[in-house]
Amino acid sequence: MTTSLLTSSQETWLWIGTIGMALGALTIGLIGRGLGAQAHHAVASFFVCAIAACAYLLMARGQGDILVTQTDVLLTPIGGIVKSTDKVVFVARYVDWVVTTPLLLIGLIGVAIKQGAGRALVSTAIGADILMIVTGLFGALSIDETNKYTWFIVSCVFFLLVLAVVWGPVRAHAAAAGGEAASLYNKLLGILTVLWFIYPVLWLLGSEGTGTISLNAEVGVFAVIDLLAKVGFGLVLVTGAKKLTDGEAVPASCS
Ligand code: RET
Repeated sequence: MTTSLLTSSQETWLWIGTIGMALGALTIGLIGRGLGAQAHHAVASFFVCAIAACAYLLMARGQGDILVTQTDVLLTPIGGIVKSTDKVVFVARYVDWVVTTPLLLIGLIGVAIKQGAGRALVSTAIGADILMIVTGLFGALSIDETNKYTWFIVSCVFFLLVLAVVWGPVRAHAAAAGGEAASLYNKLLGILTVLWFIYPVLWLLGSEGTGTISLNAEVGVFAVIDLLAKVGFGLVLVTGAKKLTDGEAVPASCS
């Protein structure tokens, strides 16, 4: 027999996430059929939403969260006192993010850079992004405050590196490309920056950090932000990509 750790409010939000992500994947897939040479944007955005739909389904079914327990034995003159602290961690979120955030960055950076030396920036952004999510998970799994905030700070450093890459050299590539590519890139960059900043704030306020807001509120806000960051971002990308001219050189061996 399994016992769910979820409240009914959390379950409702997780189902909203599941259905929203699945509908988002379908819509993006349909729009992507008319994208021609830009179809790779729709493929990446489709899988971002499909992966998230699976992660939300896992969480809605009560399989995506674990209970982390820390047991301390305090020695006192009258004997040992056992103190146990526990918290729920939605591990499925981090599994989702570690795969989908690189895909989102590929989508964003792919608007600015098609080929050449600039592609090293894709690897830099993705490497930093993966470390941001993995170290964020280490923090979420930590109960000890020093460990928790050390990992939080490490994760924020990698977050700032991701932002430095997309606001600095990649933005310069987009500006050099000019036209539709530059304006689409700046629009997506603005959306991504505003939405991505909400994640560490929510983490700090939620159960992973200070516990200032309830777990019900945290699950609800994460569902809404996740939908905007994946379905919303994906829709802006695929509708914008329709207007992009194809600047990609097709190698002679493939043509
Ligand atoms: C964590 C841990 C605390 C520090 C930082 C974090 C950043 C997370 C981000 C997540 C973005 C997720 C997206 C998901 C879906 O589309 C891991 C919360 C900096 C930026 C965009």
